[in-house]
Formats: sequence, structure tokens, C-alpha cells
Amino acid sequence: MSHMKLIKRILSLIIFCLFFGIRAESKEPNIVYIMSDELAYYELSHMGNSYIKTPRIDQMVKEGIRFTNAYAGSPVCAPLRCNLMTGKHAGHASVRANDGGTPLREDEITIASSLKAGGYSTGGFGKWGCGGRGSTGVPEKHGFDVFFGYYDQVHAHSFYPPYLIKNSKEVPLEGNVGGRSGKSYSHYPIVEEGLNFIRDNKDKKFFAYFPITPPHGMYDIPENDPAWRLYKNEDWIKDPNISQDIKNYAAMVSMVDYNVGQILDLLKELGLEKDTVVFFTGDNGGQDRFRSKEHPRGFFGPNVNPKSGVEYRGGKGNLFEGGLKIPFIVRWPEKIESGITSDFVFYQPDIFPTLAEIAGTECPDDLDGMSFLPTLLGKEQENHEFLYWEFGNQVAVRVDDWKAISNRKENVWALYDLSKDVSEKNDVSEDNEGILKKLKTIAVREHTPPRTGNYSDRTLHERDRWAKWGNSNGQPQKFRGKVNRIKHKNLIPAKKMKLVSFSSENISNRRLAKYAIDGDPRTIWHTRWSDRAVKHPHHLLIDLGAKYQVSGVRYLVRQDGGWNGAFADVQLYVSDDPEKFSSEPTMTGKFKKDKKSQSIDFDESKEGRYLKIRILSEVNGGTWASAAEIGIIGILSQ
Ligand SMILES: [Ca+2]
Ligand SMILES: [Ca+2]
Repeated sequence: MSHMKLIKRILSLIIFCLFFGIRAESKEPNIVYIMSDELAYYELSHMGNSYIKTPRIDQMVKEGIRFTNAYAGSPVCAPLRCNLMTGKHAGHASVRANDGGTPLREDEITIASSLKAGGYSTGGFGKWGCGGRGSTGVPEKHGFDVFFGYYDQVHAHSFYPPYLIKNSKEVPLEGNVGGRSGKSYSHYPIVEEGLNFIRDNKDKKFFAYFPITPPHGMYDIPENDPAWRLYKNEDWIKDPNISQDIKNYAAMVSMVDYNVGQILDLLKELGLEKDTVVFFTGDNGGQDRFRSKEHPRGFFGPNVNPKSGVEYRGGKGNLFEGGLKIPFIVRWPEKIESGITSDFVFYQPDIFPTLAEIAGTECPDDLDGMSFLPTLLGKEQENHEFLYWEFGNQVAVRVDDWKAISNRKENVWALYDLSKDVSEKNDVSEDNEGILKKLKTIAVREHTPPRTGNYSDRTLHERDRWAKWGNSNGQPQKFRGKVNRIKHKNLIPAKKMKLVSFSSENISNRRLAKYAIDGDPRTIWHTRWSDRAVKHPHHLLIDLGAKYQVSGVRYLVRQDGGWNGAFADVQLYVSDDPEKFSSEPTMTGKFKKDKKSQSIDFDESKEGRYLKIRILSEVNGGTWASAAEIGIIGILSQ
């Protein structure tokens, strides 16, 4: 080998080593994104909450950056998951309804599809909410190698469903029939699957998305969960006057804290601490749960600063600060300075471009979000020109410290100066017409009609929603509290009556039409609201089993807390032929907002075997009809 050749060889070897050396050095980091469902801004112990204990998250705050102005993209579960995954704000997002069934479109690019294209292994563990089984929105069509947990939000209400879902396939959970108790607590296998995903991908780069469901209700946690250890010396936990749901809620938050610890410990064990950016956050703003006279803003004060007493107005479901403010913490050792707080204003649509920049992957040009990686790294950061929200008829815009908020129905705008008025108490629109005008212009410009995905078949999606209560042939959903009953000596027995037809029923939560006449005030009929709501007029057609002299109708509204569907105006028809009813009703009447049995008595009795009840309006002006029981008063014809 000539001298020159040898030098060339050595040089190329050096270049080769440098190249691979640099590549190894500059491997993009792993990303872990933990999002707790419903966990509120002030429900963490480092924020001063005096009940809830979150030692691992508090430690994470000391090791990373905490944000004081992180916002949800929408104030409820499904829409915000779409904002997060697609980088679109609520005026451009495909999923805007919170019905749990609206899917992403097939053509939508998500964080996961971007990262996957960039060579990441992608896993999701928890609640998806951007499209049920059989739809264009399922996670495995949107970049996830694996997604394990719940696709549908109603399914996710139970921690004891008969099965979970992995890439659209059912994974049975032993000993469960839905509802609030069972043998397999669903959250454990979900977290376990996520930890295993991290282990399996330790030598690759990975994106582990943990949209975990606690502390969202139902408020169930096993008695032997390690989280309880933190509370064993707490007097309030022993107080029999405090409900178990409240205690469970605190323990569920601490369980989330424990999970954060498990993930961080695993990263350390695998030597991945410095190579992994870990996000911890909530999903929407806090709900004032467990309200009482003593705790008017909820037992844990999710929207009340425990140190200063300053409140955020509103909560989950609306666009005041209470509905949108979320906890947000990021840890990335040696990259993010430890123990810092940032008041940078951002929202969930910014997560996609931020993660894409961290991962060095492509994201679409038309995103509403922008990367805040510079802030994470302590660099110069440009601010949002504006933030935009909408949900139902509500709309809000923030520019600098100005926030304008309106309801499209009333079209009355309020303007708040958040630099002085974080509680949004003082409407300053009159003194700042120019500013309000500017924000209103943004609101009009940013709203476009939603273009959703679709379903090829809804059967499995409906099955998943039913699974909250067990398998698809299970029992009706029953109200457990005290109930009123219909009493009358001439009440036609429920056993004799049969339903001939009805306008609609809501299958997903088993509010079936037959429950209006089953003689059980704990079961409910509700007209269809999931997937596509059906409007008035609603009706039930009842076969009385024989000819009666019908003299009146009794009505029992649903006996739980809700008034949705309580009848107002009704028309009653009696006939001998289920196909033929006179054009004029036998009787008309109006019911009130009253949980007791209500009556409409006929001026004179009318003979017939069939009774049709037509419902024209609802006590709250809504579009539904519901009933715990309908009773019919009559004497058997001779
Ligand atoms: Ca939520
Ligand atoms: Ca009933």
C-alpha cells in the first residue's frame, strides 16, 4: 500500500468514526408526554393544595420548567385531544363535539404520524377520544405503532370494563362487567403496557404518549393501591363525613403521581434520563367537583389559588380561565434548566410543532400552533400573535393580556385585562372598543366549519360505549339514590303493557325506550343524543294489553340529578288501532320541573287499547325527551 493510500484510508476511517460518532451524539431524544385527565392547575401539592399529595411531580418541577400560562386548546376531552394531536386550534379542528365519537379525517397528520415518519417508535396508552373503532380516526391509522386503552370516552368512564382495546382489537379484562367494581383495574395494565413499550424501545428513539384517565370519574381506585400510603396519617381521610369519592379522587391524583415516578425511575434505570424529554400536564381546566356550602368552588379548589385565594372564573366546559388553565411541566436534564418557572403563553396546538422540532421531523405548514422549544431551552422566543378558542356557541380570543369572550347565541362580548384581572370579573370592553374590535375580527376570521372524519361501521364503537356498563347484553343503567313512584289504584300494571314503537332511544348508555314503562323508576328512557341527536317531536306508542277506559297519564321524570329530556308539552292519543290515531289528540297537557309523579287527567275517559304520547318540548328548552316512568290510569273495559 502506498504512503498516500494509507493516509487516505486513515483519513476515511477518521471521517467514518466522526460521522457515526456525531450521529450517535446527535440522536434525537425520546419524548414522553403524560397527560392526566381532569387534573387541575391547583390540584398539585407544589401549587399549595393542602389535601392532595404529589411528591414525584413536585420533584419534577424542581428538576425542570413549570409553566403558569399553559392553556388547553378546548375546554373538554375530545376536542382538546384533536387540538393536541393535529396542531390545529378549535376553529380549524375536525373534532369539536365532545360526543366521544367524532373521528379525525383519514388525511390528517398527527404528532404520531410525523414522529413515526421521522423514525420514532410510537405508542399511546390511555384514552384516545379522536375516533372510535370502525372510523377514520383510530390511532393506528394516525401514526401509532400501538395504542392501548380506550378509544371512546364513555368506555373510559369505567375502570372495570370487560375489555380494553389495542389497535382496534379487544383485550379482555378478567372478572369485569363494567361499572364501578370488578377484578381488573384497567389503569394498571395501561401503565404497564406503556412501561414495557419504553423498555422494548430503549435502543431506538421513541414517543410514549400517556393520555391516562385518572382522576376522571368514576372515582374508583383499589383499596391497596400504593397511593393510599401517602394518606395513612391524614385526619381528613379518616373523617366519615367526607365522602369516599372525594378521598378516592385525592388518591387517584397520587396514583398518577406514582406513575410519573415509575416512568422517571424506568428512564433512569435504562440510562435514558438525559436522552428523554418528559412532559407532564392536564387535559382541560378544572371542574369544581365536590361542591358544598363549605367548599363553594369544590372540595379541592381546582380553580382557587390556595396561597392567595384568587380564583379562576368558570371551569371545565367553558372558556374562562378556569376551563382552560392546565398544569404543565417539562423535564429534560442538562437541556432544560432546573427549577424554573415560565409565564410564556401557549396552548395545546403548540405541542405538535414543539415535539416535531425536538424530534427534527416534518410538520404541515398550515398548523395553528408554534414551537416553544426556544422557551424550553432558555432561548429567545416569539410570542403568539393570538390564541383562539371555541366550544359550542362559546368563543374566546387572547392577544397579549387581553381576552375577549362571547357566546354566539347572544353575541354579547366581554373584554378582560388578564394582567390585572385574572378572575375575569371586570368587563372593560366599553373603555377599549378598538382592542375588542381587533379581537372580534380575529374570532370571525379563525372560525371555519368543521370537516370531520367518518365511520365505515359503528357497531364496534357502540359496543365500546356500552362496555362502560359491561357487555352488550347487560343490565340497564340504574340510578341508585332515592326515587319517587307513581301510585294510583287504577294504574295499569307495567307487566301488562308493551311498547309498540318509539321515536328514538339512546343505546350507548342504555337509556332504552322500554325503560319508560318497565315499572322501575330507577331505569330511564332517553331519546338519542350520542352520534346524532334526534329532535322533537318524540313519541312512544304503548300497547296496554287489553281495552281500557283510559282516564289519565302519570309521568315520573328521571330521578337522578339531571333534567335533560324532562317533558313539557305533550299530546296524548288513545285508539283501538295502533296504526290509526285521530288527528286531534285525546288530551294535551304540560309537565313541570318536578321530581314527583305528575298527572294529566282526561276530561272524560276514552276507550282504547293503544296509547300514544307525543312530546313536543322539554322543560329546559332542550331537544330531548326522557322518562323514568310513564303510568297509565284506566279501568279494564267490560
Ligand atoms: Ca378531560
Ligand atoms: Ca323505568
